[in-house]
Amino acid sequence: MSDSNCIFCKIAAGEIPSKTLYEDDSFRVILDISPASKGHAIILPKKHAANVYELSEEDASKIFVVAKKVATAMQKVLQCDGMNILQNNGEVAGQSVFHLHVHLIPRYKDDKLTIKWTPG
Ligand code: DGP
Repeated sequence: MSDSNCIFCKIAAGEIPSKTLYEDDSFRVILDISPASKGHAIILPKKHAANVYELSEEDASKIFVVAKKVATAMQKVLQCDGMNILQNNGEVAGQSVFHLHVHLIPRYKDDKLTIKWTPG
């Protein structure tokens, strides 16, 4: 269920304090500690899965619903001009914390942010 060595398990469970934007029985959405842009948030499943291959079908079916709900609220509050919704699997793909998470990265006109994993 949860991995005692996993920091995102502890944050998702509320054992380590975080700036929480949203929480339900299955997920916690927090502000990223190293934001790529103002309001950068990450969605953490409460049930540990290292990556998308390990994610339960139940969490997989719910996580984009959470992404839509929180991204919509963020857009209203932040008045951002766009939003990248991203998820990395494996070090080679840019994953640095091995508890699956979905990034919600608000984008602003002229933010000059380079999303390195954008195709092309
Ligand atoms: P990724 O590279 O896709 O694995 O993204 C990991 C993200 O997690 C990265 O943007 C920084 C963020 N992060 C790492 N440790 C912590 C933490 O302890 N708290 C919070 N809020 N974010 C963290």
